[in-house]
Amino acid sequence: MTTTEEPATTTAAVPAARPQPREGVRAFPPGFVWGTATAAYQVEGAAEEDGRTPSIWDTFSRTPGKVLGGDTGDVADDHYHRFREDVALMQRLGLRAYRFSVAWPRITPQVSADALGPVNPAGLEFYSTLVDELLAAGIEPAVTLYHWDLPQALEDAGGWTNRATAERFAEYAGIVAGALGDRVKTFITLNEPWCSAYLGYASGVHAPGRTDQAAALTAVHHLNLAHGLGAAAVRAAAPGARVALTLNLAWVRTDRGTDADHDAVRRVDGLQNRVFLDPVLRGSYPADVLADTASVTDWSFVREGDLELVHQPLDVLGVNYYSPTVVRHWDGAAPRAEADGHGASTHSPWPACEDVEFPELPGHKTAMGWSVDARGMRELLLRMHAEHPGLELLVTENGAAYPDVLVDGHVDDADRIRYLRDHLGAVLDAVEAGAPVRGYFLWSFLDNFEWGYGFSKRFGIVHVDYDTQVRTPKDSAWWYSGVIGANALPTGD
Ligand code: IFM
Repeated sequence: MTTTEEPATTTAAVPAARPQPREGVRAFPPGFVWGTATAAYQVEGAAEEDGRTPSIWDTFSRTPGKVLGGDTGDVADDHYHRFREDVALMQRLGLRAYRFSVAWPRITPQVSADALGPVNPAGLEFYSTLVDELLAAGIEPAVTLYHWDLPQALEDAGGWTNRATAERFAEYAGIVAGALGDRVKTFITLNEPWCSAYLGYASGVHAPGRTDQAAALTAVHHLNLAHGLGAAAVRAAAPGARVALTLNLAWVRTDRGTDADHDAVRRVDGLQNRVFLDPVLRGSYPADVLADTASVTDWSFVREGDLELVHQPLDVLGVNYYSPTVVRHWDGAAPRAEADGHGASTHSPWPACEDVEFPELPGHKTAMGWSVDARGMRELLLRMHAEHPGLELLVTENGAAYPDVLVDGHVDDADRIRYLRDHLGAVLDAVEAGAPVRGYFLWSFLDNFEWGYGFSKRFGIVHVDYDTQVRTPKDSAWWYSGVIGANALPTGD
């Protein structure tokens, strides 16, 4: 097929000897899954090839002023054409798993709110070939079905505020699972529905760029519904597959101790964590969240029977963690602090939280301005284990952006190595305390399109030169490779 023509190799020469963990190691359990992650719009490029139609991120990024530097995902890492080279590099690094997402607009490019439309064979073929390439390299694929690139035609009909989007999503999920389920063992329905709902529909810093809190809460429910309907569709199409959902859970706390501060913690925890966890894992919405948001919506979009549809068995909970969330009650006396790390907007992503502020924390921050505190990783994993005993956990994202510089074919990213070492240590703490954490996917394999920040933020363990598409493994890539090879974390340095 036309999509897989091999471009010239652009992987930089790599050192033969990989740094190995030194004396003093902490072992991970046997069979621990070691991977990296990417998402379609962030890496693929080929925005108009082989029948793909625009997603909300194509529209958003092509709208002046929405993405830093006017960057778009039109070319990105050109992973669509270079995936063979990328898989070969993963293999050289010893990676055991790769989490990627499927671009819905490649699979059913003519979708509308009323009908899924015909399946595009070239779209399915691309992912099928990628899966084969991974398996041939001994790398286990984990497929995310929705990582934010909603077909624009669905947004034109209301996007996630329209219940039909959830219904079409389930049909699409069944198509993908049917095509790949003979080889793919893990399907993740949604990635971080928090971002889709609140950043897309309340603060507007993500596509589709709407600023309507009631719309955001409607989107929350329809995303939950999409997960439930999608989970059932995946099971019907690929009976042996494991169904997962990935949430960007927050470790929410306050650095002050008043009752109002603790109430702010409860409310933000409700909007970020429990409004997704409870319907999916318990079959109900948290009563306090419904009450907190009553001034915004009456939740009448939740229909009779919806919660049973949302509450499907979950094989794996994907946990994404990057940074702690600290809140305070805001009494209006001083300007409100808004260091919540979710992009600058005059509109808050947090419905009905006008009296909550997000103070800036002292200490080390990544290039995103996100505070670093690995304790949050351990706390979240332990909390999930305590509240949902027996539920398998997978860290589906963790990593950091730093201002990496390529000098003489080499990227010294000691900050990232430190970040990864600390967060992997926190994962091990949770494992040793009994949490059933089965694996870890580092975000990200490649530098890529970081949404509203364009290409200005580099999360990869592999550096990408966007002019030449040359890939250069950073020091962190070789460090991670050593950890994987040893199945253990060095403690000495
Ligand atoms: O790049 C994103 C990813 O798409 C979703 N989780 C957070 C990452 C870093 O912001």
